[in-house]
Amino acid sequence: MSTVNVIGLGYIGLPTALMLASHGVDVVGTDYNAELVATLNAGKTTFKEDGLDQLFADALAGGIRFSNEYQKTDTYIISVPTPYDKFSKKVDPCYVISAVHSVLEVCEKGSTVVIESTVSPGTVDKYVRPSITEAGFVIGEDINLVHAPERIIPGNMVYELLHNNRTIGADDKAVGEKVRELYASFCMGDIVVTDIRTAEMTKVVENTFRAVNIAFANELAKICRHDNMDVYEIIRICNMHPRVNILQPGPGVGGHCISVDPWFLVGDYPSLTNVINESMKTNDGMPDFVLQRIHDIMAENGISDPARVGLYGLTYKENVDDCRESPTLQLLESQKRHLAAPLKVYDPFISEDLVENQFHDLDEFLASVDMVVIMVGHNEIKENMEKLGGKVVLDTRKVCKADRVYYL
Ligand code: SAJ
Repeated sequence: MSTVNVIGLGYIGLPTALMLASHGVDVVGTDYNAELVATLNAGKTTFKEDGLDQLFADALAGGIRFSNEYQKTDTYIISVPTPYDKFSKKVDPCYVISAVHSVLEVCEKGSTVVIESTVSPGTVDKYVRPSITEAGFVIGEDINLVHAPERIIPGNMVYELLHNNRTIGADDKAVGEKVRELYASFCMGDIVVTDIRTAEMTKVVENTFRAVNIAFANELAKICRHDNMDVYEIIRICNMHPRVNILQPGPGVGGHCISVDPWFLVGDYPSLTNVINESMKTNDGMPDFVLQRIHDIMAENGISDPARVGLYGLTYKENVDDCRESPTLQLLESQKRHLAAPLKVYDPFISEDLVENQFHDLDEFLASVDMVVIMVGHNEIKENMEKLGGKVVLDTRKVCKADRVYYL
């Protein structure tokens, strides 16, 4: 039986560890965060995701353990965060490198290190390989190196872990095949084995493609707003063409993937990335576009007090509890610079107080405002449309069917 140490038990590492353990692999999950490990050891998951609790139960039955310590195993899967520098737009591989070093301290000769964390193309060559060599290890002899970027979408992670196709990048085809077999213990999709540089690039290109497509939809929304056309109807009809597939406009692009990864290419190839650079700027400008819409709609409806306006949704997208790079947080930052009083905010997925004027009950939130801006289309609001009756509504996600609805 293969033994695997999954390092980093966040949004990607945890479901991956659970999936392997529930499919017959001997897994230890490791994280430096003692509180997180204690929570998992107490039998509780650390975030919400469809199917995660059942998967957790299956993994416990399969013998998964959680620890702060790195373990001696055949394979190490590293899924630690890769922060990026907002100014240089470059990825900071410090956590990946530090995890690799910790692996080197415990592993046996011939172990395989799989990097799942998203890195900018070239990171393995520029930073990871030299750091291993400098530590006195020979790659391919003492340790095998693989890059297997994750591709699952928050909100549908468990399903996508099972069904998505995967990419494995390895120096050595035989090592790649061994890692392919490991993932094939649960993954029903096609698993392509290629080289590391190609695997790094494909991951970032996939997210960049989506970012550019969304930017195109956002630009269409602005054009349509300018001349009072229905962008949703136009996209719907265009998408009936067999070779057109435009995504949906929105209040901005959040999360730690689509709003970040394309910048890696801009950071590394500034003179070659006009389309990507402009697309990212378009997406980043959407919270300000929404703020302008709020001003205009307030004026049109005689609402002068911003405190009577509420933002529904704080997370970066629907039905997840993740607020990283959230358009609502970006809008609030911008709004601080523009309006006198803060807007009200509510999100059913966020129980802690993250921002000023935050509500934790839908009815109380709605009772305190005359205008609601739907920033996130959580199922909760779709199921409570009737509660928006009598309010002025700006729906940036096209989920609403109330009486007086404005769109982007
Ligand atoms: N969004 C729009 N319009 C759309 C679709 C999305 O405005 O039509 C917005 C969302 O509201 C959100 C942002 O874009 O703010 C990103 O959300 P998302 O659902 O497009 O993607 P993520 O960031 O949750 O997950 C992406 C996925 N990548 C692709 O689909 C190519 C996922 O498969 C990756 O594994 C993930 O990034 C990652 O970890 O890299």
